[in-house]
Amino acid sequence: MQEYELAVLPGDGIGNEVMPEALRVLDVVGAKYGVRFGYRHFDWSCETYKSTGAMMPPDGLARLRDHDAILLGAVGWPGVPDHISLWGLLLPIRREFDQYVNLRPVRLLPGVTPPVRDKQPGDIDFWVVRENTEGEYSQLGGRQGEGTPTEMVLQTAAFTRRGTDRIMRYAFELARELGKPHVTSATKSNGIYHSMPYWDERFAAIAAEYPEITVDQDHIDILCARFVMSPERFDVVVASNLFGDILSDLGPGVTGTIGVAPSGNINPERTYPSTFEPVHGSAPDIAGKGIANPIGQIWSAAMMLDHLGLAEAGADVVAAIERVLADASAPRTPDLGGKATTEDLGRAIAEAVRG
Ligand code: GGG
Repeated sequence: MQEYELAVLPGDGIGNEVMPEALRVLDVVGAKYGVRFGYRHFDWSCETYKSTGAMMPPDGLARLRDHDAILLGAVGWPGVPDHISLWGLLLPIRREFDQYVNLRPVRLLPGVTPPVRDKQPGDIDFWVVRENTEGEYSQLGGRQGEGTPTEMVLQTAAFTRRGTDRIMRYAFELARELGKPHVTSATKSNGIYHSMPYWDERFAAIAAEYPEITVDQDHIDILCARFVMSPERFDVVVASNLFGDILSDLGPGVTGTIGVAPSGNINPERTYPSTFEPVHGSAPDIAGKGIANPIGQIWSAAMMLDHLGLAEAGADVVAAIERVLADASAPRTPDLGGKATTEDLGRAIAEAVRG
């Protein structure tokens, strides 16, 4: 029997409510496909920060290293500044394990009503490939003259040739693998003087290696408008760390709910574990109510299965999600217009996988 050792970090808020549903589904997958998932639980969160002054112990990254994959819920909670929680847990994991691809599918699922109502499943089906280890997410910079009229803050974005080329190459390879003919680059080279012209330059150089794939370079402002007005035009969108983060919330927003959106923080070389987490955060407004949509976490687990080489099982889970959503009598959480609990929807998907 194949065995996989998974590090499970529910994190904060609704992360603790959606994670058990993903594990419920994985248990069914394990029984159905004859694989065993071992779960090692880590309760690192903003609570850890409040009691110890750190989001994880000093040897935290070393303790995660030997796992086949990491499943993460959500990070962030009121009372702990967001840059402290993110830079204390999620971002060190992405960097330590060179998870330089943040892969975020954007798909209109059956039975979900999008805000732009004339869209049907199939109209919105593309991938955001977000650079995940550099760019605008940086600790480079500083403050001077604090509290004085000349107070100044500098924040430097860093784009390396290695980092830029490898994310673009990944986007083109993904388009090729999926048989998708088009790659769009998110830029802002009219306003950002150094990094974005460089981004455009590298995009053109890598695109030349893939002559069969057509390309667009859209400034981030019009790209956001096109996500809303004509999402069917996109196949694969490659973006810097910050632009990719924004686009991969906007995309699911256009598909009706961010609650279903999954992501993989991927180390394509498989030298290190990859991390799979829903796009949504800890949602303090609904945390503790048991009504969070677990699909983002379950779909993230499906992406993990695919990454681990269990593609059939991953596709099985996504198909189960789609069947449950298409069934008008199945449980639906409030973000989907229903009154069901997180557990109701998780159980329905687990049963659909069991078949
Ligand atoms: N489950 C994802 C999560 O908790 N995200 C918190 C967040 O703000 N992430 C920002 C990012 O992905 O860069």
